Amino acid sequence: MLTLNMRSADRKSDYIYRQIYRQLKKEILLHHFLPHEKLPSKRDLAKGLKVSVNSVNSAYQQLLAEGYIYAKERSGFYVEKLDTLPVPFGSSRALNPELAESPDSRKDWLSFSHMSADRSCFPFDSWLNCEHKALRSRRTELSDDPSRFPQGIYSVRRTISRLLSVTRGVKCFPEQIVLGGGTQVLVQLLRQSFFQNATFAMEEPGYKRIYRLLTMQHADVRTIELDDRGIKMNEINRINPDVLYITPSHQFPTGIVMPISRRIQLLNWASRSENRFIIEDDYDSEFKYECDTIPSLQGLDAFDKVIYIGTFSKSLLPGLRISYMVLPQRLLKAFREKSRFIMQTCSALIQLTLQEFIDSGEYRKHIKRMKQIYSERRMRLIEELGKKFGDDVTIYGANAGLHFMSAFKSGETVDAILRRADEEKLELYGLRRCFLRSCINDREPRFILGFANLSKENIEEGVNRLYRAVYG
Ligand code: 76U
Repeated sequence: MLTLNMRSADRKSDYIYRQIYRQLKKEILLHHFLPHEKLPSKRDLAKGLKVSVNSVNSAYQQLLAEGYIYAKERSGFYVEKLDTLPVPFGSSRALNPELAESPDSRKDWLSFSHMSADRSCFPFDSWLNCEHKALRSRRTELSDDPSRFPQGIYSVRRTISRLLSVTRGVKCFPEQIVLGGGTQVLVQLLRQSFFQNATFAMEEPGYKRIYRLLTMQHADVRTIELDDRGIKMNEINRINPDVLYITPSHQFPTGIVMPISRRIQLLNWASRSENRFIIEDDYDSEFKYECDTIPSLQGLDAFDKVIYIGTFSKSLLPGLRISYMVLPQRLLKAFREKSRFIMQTCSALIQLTLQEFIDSGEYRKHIKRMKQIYSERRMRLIEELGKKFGDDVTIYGANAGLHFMSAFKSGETVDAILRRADEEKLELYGLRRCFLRSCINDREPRFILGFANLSKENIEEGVNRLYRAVYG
């Protein structure tokens, strides 16, 4: 007679049928039953275990559903023939220590990261109000199957198209907008929809996450160096790519703002062949200092050749994961056909909250306030760097965005400086992370200095730590 080891603690904490099911499953997996052995009848087992027939029945039904046993009509339940698992059943699985993630605790650290926006100034209460409003009044869209709006919710795209027209001079209809959970997602969509066999060209140094994304999929990606106006025109003509990926408003990472002369050259270049396109990554254009914002390249494009990509990662928060692209009308039909099976990657709740945030005027208010805050921090950081480093620091690309480039006169290597920055509890990134090709020489100590995470009060201390890192 089968005896099951039912501990009294378990009896209280779990359903009786689950305990019977678990015990039987274990016995079967340990091959304590022969293949095709008959199990005791429900009545007998219930009697033996002093439990109800119902409990045994439920356990048998679960084992049946999972395929451990099979039923023969008017005969009973039998054990299925199972192969032996290579690892003994029940052996515990420990996490390989190399794979362990440690909760990120960077207490007392100061950060020059260029990868985030300031969270201490984010209007969380207004955002929450907008989310409440979306939850109350947009229940249809929230419960809709997202395959109904693969490009994103229409009204959200209408709001974004109006915003882009006012703030960036982007000319588009909501129909041309495609939302997505990040810039990489959108570039991936472009690649698979239109550019499977295209030759890409990117700025060197540039946005490596896109370079890696494309090269990982064996795309042909060339790199083109910069002159003082941005990506070099003669190299574009020499390489003759199909798709140019550029950041004209504030070149990433060097900060060059592309002048109108180069913009016109690029648009003319694109117009000369049917297959040429420009991807304009306008990632941090909301923030421009000492003059007004510079309108997008897309707004100048009379040839329908620019694919405009933008993000709310800098203007709101990167964790929201909401980015968008504006497709030229000439690509829209093909995009819809090719991406019919795609599901929207941006959560409907985030989309609707964002719409409410923009429509209610909160977004405009937030940007206005952040412009002021970032502008003050940027000034303060430039001043502190000047005070501390004097002529030994050169700053460039500081006219826009939330970071600028810095180069230091120092006999130290980049590796040594980064190591000491770590010891100083200073988050610091070298220009090297933006070298698309690994062969580029990185001996001069150049760093990206982001100021979105450094409060005004911490700037002096941040620069002191940087000084100790640079000179030891
Ligand atoms: C984004 C560039 C050039 C887009 C960027 C960033 O996915 O919409 C940079 C690094 O949030 P997403 O991407 C926005 N285009 O620099 C933002 N910066 C990157 C993400 F933090 C990091 O890896 O150095």
